[in-house]
Amino acid sequence: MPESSSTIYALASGTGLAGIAVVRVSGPRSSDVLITLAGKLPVPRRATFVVLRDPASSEDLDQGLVLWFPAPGSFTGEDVAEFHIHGGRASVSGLLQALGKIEGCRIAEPGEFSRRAFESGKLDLVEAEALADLIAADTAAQRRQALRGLSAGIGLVADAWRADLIRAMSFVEAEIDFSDEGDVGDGLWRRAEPIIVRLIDDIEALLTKGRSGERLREGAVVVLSGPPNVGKSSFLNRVAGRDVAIVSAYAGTTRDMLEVHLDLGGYPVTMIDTAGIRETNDPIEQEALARARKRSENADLVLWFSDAGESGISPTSSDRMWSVVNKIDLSGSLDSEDGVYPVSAKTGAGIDRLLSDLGEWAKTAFAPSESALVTRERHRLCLGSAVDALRRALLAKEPELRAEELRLSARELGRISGRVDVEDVLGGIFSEFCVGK
Ligand SMILES: Nc1nc2c(ncn2[C@@H]2O[C@H](COP(=O)(O)OP(=O)(O)OP(=O)(O)O)[C@@H](O)[C@H]2O)c(=O)[nH]1
Ligand SMILES: [Mg+2]
Repeated sequence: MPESSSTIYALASGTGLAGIAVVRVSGPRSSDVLITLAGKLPVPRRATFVVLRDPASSEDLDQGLVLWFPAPGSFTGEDVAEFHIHGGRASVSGLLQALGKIEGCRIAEPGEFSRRAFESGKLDLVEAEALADLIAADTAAQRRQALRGLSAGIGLVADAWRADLIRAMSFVEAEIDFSDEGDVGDGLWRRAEPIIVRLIDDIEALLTKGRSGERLREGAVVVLSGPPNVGKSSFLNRVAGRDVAIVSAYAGTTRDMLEVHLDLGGYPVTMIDTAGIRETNDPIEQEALARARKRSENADLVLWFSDAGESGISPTSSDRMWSVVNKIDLSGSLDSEDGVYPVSAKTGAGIDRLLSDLGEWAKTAFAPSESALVTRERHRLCLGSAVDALRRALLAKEPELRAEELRLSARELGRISGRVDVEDVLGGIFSEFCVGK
């Protein structure tokens, strides 16, 4: 665990040339940092124009705006200073080097600002996860989901359930105390039981909504599959609008799987090109085929390609497999035969219709995610363990056993927002962040 008495700093805006770069400092030495570099402590929360000077050489580093957020009114809950300087590489590295020379300051680890915000109670764990998701969001639907996590996510719901559970626990604990007086004890369990039954129903209702929340984070997976040389890689290049995959007249060109990330109407779709399927003795091609097969099995949708010029019947589309007939430019038009998509990767014919149907498909696939609260496997596991313990509590005969199961369940619910006992998951969550967040 990083010691929190140190003062950390990092570039909070992206790397690379930019008009403005933001460098953030958090920790007890933040005010000294401002005084050392800017010559004064500005009025809290008011952008102030200053000239920044390197304390070692007294040389001007840059001019820009500084902001001062005294604790606890800051993102991390600690004293925070922000420097908005010019975004050139030399300006940024000059400031970072000057900060490194100030005693008690060190460069931040990935996610350390957010971790400090969590430790000072500014963010719960679900909010921290949502923040990481928001920074990583590529599409509008991902952004909406992350913003939901930041305001009324699963953390709040789980905390409310935990409060109900603690009420039920108090009845069970009292039952233990009154165990000598049979009637009173029974009455207490009768008050606890309905609370537990309702909690089981509520948690299960959430869990059965499926994995659409998690899928939205990761994107739906569409795999391009079919025999060699039918134009799968050509199709991928056409959809990506650039030459991602190697295309050639030789069958068996594609070996490594290549993917492109598409934004279809706001929904994230990963499209993967795979090796053409055929009998082969080439060990490398065999490995490529094994990987392709595995990817198809786990795909949300497979686009099965065939060649319009080849004889043989193209399969009819089904729920998880759509049949695409490519190279219609060679064989005259193949009018929208039922259940297949006639396209030409060469001319682009038919591709708009296919993409628009894919967009509709993504919209339907992700529709439940609009209300999904479970956005990570971690949430699902905690809720699953919590509900299991509740079920065991209902079956238990002894009040002591019931109490123990309820405690377990409350602990699992508390782990979601990070109220209890989460040291083991913290490293994993915050290491996902980039430095400076
Ligand atoms: N006329 C025509 N040729 C195409 C079309 N799409 C692909 N081709 C050609 O077909 C050949 C094979 O294309 P690829 O995209 O490499 O086929 P593939 O399915 O990825 O093949 P493998 O990677 O070997 O499985 C190349 O010569 C392409 O130029 C099309 O729509 N029309
Ligand atoms: Mg290919």
